[in-house]
Amino acid sequence: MSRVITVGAAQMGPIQKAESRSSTVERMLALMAKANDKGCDLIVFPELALTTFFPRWYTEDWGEIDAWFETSMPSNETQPLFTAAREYAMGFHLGYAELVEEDGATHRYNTAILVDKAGEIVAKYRKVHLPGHAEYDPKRKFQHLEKRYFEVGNLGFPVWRTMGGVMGMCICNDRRWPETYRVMGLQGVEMVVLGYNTPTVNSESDESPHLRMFHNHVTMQSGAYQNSTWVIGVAKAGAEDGHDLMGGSVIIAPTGEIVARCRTLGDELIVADCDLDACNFGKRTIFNFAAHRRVEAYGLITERTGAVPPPE
Ligand code: CDV
Repeated sequence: MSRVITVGAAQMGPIQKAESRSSTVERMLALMAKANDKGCDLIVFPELALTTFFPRWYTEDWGEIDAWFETSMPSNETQPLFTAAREYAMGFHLGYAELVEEDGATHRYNTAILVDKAGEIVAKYRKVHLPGHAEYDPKRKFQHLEKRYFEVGNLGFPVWRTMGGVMGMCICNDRRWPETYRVMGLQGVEMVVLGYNTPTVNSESDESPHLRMFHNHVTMQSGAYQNSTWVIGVAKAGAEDGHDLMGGSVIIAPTGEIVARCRTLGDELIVADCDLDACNFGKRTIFNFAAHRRVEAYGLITERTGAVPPPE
């Protein structure tokens, strides 16, 4: 027996600062219609899919910043995505900036949700690994202010039994950390969905675009292979107000192999039939965690954050 989820990775081209939410949602609806034509059960949108990648812009005006955040989900502008999900019986993954009042205080998170085929939110994740810096940094070629505008996600890396399998989420920089996948792997994850906004060049140093694309893929492919899970990585790509973001969105099998890859830097849909039972082989053999992991040797992973080399 096989358990196939037909997945559409919906890469999005650039969203300029001036583009409205409703115009962006129109583009997303066009991708959903295409995905429906191709029989998708699930469509995956990028990180912060509703707006430009605003953490590149420095401001001390929180009113200006809060305009990039959603205070409710669905909102008036995003409701059509939920309506389309119900109409097509197609789940979706959406990244957005979340502004929420919790425990009597205002919180801002870089968030993603999973919506099921009935158009209901069934899972929420808040980004744990926030890259960049909190204050204006004149030495950088451009700013990356996620540490200024977001708090570290407080929901951990849970998984959810939905869409006929065990689903997990992470967001952009999380994909570079083996801990991200392993925590979900230890909960039997079968498909990790994630979005990213990754500049083509490094804001702090010279690094070739080719190398940056290699790192984009090698980390997701390793996470997939080492935990025997599907990984769907979806970019926001192209030039946003002159700032280039890489594309390279991919669907990766539990073997670590890329089975579909975007070719453009625009709105582009790639589709693959993802058999969740393809996860079983790796989970039963080389990455049979119960048989082979040695937790007594892994203590430093959770005891220590930074590297401490031995004394000279
Ligand atoms: N949005 C991100 O998290 N971007 C980072 C960049 C700054 C390196 C990434 O890991 O792709």
